[in-house]
Amino acid sequence: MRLNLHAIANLPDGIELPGFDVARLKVGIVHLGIGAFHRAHQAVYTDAAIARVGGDWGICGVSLKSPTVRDQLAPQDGLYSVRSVSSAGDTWRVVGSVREVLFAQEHMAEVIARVSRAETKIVSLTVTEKGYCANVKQREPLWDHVDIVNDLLHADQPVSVLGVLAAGLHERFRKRGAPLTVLCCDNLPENGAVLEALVHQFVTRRYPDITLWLRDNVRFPSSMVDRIVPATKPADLADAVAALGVEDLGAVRAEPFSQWVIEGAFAAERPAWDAVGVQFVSDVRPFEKMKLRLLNGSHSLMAYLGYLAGYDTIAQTIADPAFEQLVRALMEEAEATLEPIDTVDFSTYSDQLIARFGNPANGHRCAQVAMDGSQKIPQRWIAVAVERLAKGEGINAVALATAGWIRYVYGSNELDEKITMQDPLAATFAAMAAKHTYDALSFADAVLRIESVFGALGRNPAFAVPVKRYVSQLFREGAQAVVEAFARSEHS
Ligand code: CS2
Repeated sequence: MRLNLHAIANLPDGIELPGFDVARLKVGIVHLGIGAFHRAHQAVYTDAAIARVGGDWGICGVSLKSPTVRDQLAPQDGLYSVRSVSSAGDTWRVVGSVREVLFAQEHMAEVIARVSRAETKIVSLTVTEKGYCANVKQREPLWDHVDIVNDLLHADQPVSVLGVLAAGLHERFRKRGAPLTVLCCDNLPENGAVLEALVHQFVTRRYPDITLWLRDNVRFPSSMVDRIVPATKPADLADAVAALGVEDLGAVRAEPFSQWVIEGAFAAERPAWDAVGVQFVSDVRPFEKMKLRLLNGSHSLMAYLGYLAGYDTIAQTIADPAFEQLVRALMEEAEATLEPIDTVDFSTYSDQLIARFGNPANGHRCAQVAMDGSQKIPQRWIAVAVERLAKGEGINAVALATAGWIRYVYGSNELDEKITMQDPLAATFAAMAAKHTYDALSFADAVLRIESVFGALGRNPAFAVPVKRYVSQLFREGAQAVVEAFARSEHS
């Protein structure tokens, strides 16, 4: 028996259920990229807002790359459970806000139609950093990316996020052209402004007739999203059966903490997210920077160095006192680059992060966070190093983190076993490693010259010299020893 609209009537006590009539809810939001994060974050806030204030804010979730989530949720009437885990115990809730799931490659016409309907007021996105096929810093689409090339040629069968979005916007314009909010929820600084620039450029090339309408009718607020959501494991599905009494193939588990901060105007109505804990602010940038540099920056550091040291999860890594000390050193370097926020004390925030990382029930794997590093580290570490060096400040912890990443993308662990590299630049790293086998320093030099990651910083000796020193130490002594030495030197 699967979780579905019939089954929710008979779930065991203690499981929180949707506080509204799920079957009657209509779709008002299209979400591109319905992975575990969206299901444990925006969909939960939306579910709570509908329960509190009402409104037809059902979500049509779209998967762009794989039919998996559609196959998990469609037989369940869109229902799934979110298990919030901590050492204080678990809580379970069934979320009812997702009303429909489409796999874009099989149902492109429906996806475009959903985006174009006047009843759709919001298109939100969590497609990961690489999903935008863009040079984020320059705010420019990668015009020679195979997906973008395809979408400029075959606009009715788009495969990229920009192509799908643009096709939907074009159709919306051709219908009534009702105003729309496009809400980016990925871990990128100024994510709304970045997406707006990308969409405008793509549309100018592909659908120049809608550029004026786009400018006047479509809004792109920026937002900071936060909740640690590990990928669902088979054991989680077994736990879901035990807790719910029915099978839930869409189950997600997450930490209890959740935060969403949004800046900017919406083009039309939105759910009453403000009634359920979402913060609306006039400037989200300080929040984004804080989160990217303190949380995500620490995460990436632990992902590479923790993995190399033989740890499986983030929680195991932070439990090692030497790693905690290194993470705190990185946070200190990052904190000095942040703009103050009235309502936040950075040292409390950092302590809270250490506790969140350490949540033993979380099971967040280093290998998961390690994915797509070439897309993540520019905004997590490199920006910090650039700003600090410009002020003559030290960058020791960022340098060691960067060295850990370089050692990782060499492609083998410390037992000389191959690492399965998941990164758009995986082939580049492999070619570099083949060319510079067993020559740590020239390998590091080659990686530091990757412009899209380091910009000019890779050629700055104030950065490259300490990074290369750490890279050779990591190859010689291993991550555990280097991190312990770092921690000792911090003490003295
Ligand atoms: C992580 C994030 O995988 C990663 O790169 O750093 O997914 C992180 O868990 C979330 O941003 C937390 O809000």
